[in-house]
Amino acid sequence: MTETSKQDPSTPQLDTAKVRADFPVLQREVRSGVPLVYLDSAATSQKPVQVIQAMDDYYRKHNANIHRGIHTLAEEATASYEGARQKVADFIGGVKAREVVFTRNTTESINLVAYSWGRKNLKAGDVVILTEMEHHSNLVPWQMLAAEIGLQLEFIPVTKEGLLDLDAYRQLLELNPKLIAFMHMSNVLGTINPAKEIISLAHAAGALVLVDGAQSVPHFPVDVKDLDADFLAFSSHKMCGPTGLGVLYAKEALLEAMPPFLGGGDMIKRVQLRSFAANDLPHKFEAGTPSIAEGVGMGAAIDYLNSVGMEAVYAHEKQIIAYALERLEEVPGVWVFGPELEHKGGVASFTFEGVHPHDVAQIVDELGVAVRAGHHCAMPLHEKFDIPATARASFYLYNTEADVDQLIEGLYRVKEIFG
Ligand code: C6P
Repeated sequence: MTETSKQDPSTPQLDTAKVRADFPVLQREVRSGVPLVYLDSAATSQKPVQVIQAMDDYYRKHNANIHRGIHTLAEEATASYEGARQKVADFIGGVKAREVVFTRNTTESINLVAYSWGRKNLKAGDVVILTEMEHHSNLVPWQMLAAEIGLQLEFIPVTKEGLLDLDAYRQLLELNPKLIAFMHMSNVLGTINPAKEIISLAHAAGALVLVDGAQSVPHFPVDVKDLDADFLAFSSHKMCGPTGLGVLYAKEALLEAMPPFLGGGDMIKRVQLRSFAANDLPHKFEAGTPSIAEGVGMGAAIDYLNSVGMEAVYAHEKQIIAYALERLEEVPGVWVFGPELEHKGGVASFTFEGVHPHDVAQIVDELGVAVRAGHHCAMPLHEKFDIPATARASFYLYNTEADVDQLIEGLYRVKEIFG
């Protein structure tokens, strides 16, 4: 045990062995005699048996389309799907279920805001502030809108320590922006941005705020009411739930005033040959048959995370990242990006002097260690640091210090091979 592994008795504890036993994939070997060490949860998390079983049970016993039929199966499926929506609403701080729109993923949630709210409320010359650390999902939709209507996009700079430059942000606010859209936690640097401060400054300047919660909602408690965010986007697949389901939370008054995004079944109240009346919230934004089994799975994922406790998840990840940073520092030639531990969640992106990150990922994979290598859908951020790519280890509730040790062993193997 190292210094960082020592537990503060007041910190909520997580029973890692019990958690790991819930994730079937963690029991597998990548190849004979080589157990999987999964360090790619920022890309997508693994799924506990509780989620897999809930979806299996849904298909075996309750499968039907929702909001349409009055037969028993249709009512059961509708109740499960809408029950999942209520669980999401409770999970992010007790918002109204009608403020929770199901989408396909974070990307679609942000596109929904750009397309619907953006086209209605923004005009040529309006300022939208993003940050230099954004994922492409929170850059490209605004670039597309800017190209269409002539927005002025501005960017909060990232300091060399990997933090947002809040003084520069305060200056940008003098441009009277209409919207600030920023990531709560960086998928590359691991930086946890001071969301509450960013939001209150934006509101004081008369701007609305969209928070990309793809990497925050799965990893620590996020209370959207306390943050006072106007929009919050996140994905089920990064929080122990299935792929194919995302969430857009937005304040009720905003959603009421926004036009529908996609047209079709379920998003209407009445249709005539030449006109339609949109449905009530949140269905107004959910055209066509949704991802029903995935909704059920996400409900089960939230039950699972609640049973572990989000405070415990966060404390555990903090312990693992502290240990990882300490051990990565030992390896000659390894350079970790991002801020100090105090500002960091469970993500460590690094370069290895003289070795391409793809080679790093391939060599550690031989030892069963799954890390991601590339630009992680944050090309401008990599350009800012003047590197084409990084290798990235990202942690979740099921990771252990032994997983970190295996990564470090892999990195020494890289050193052996590349000299
Ligand atoms: N980042 C990663 O490996 P989707 O793909 O829509 O579920 O999530 C997009 C997204 C948006 N914002 C942030 C901060 C993200 O990290 C991601 C997804 C993955 O880093 C896949 S590129």
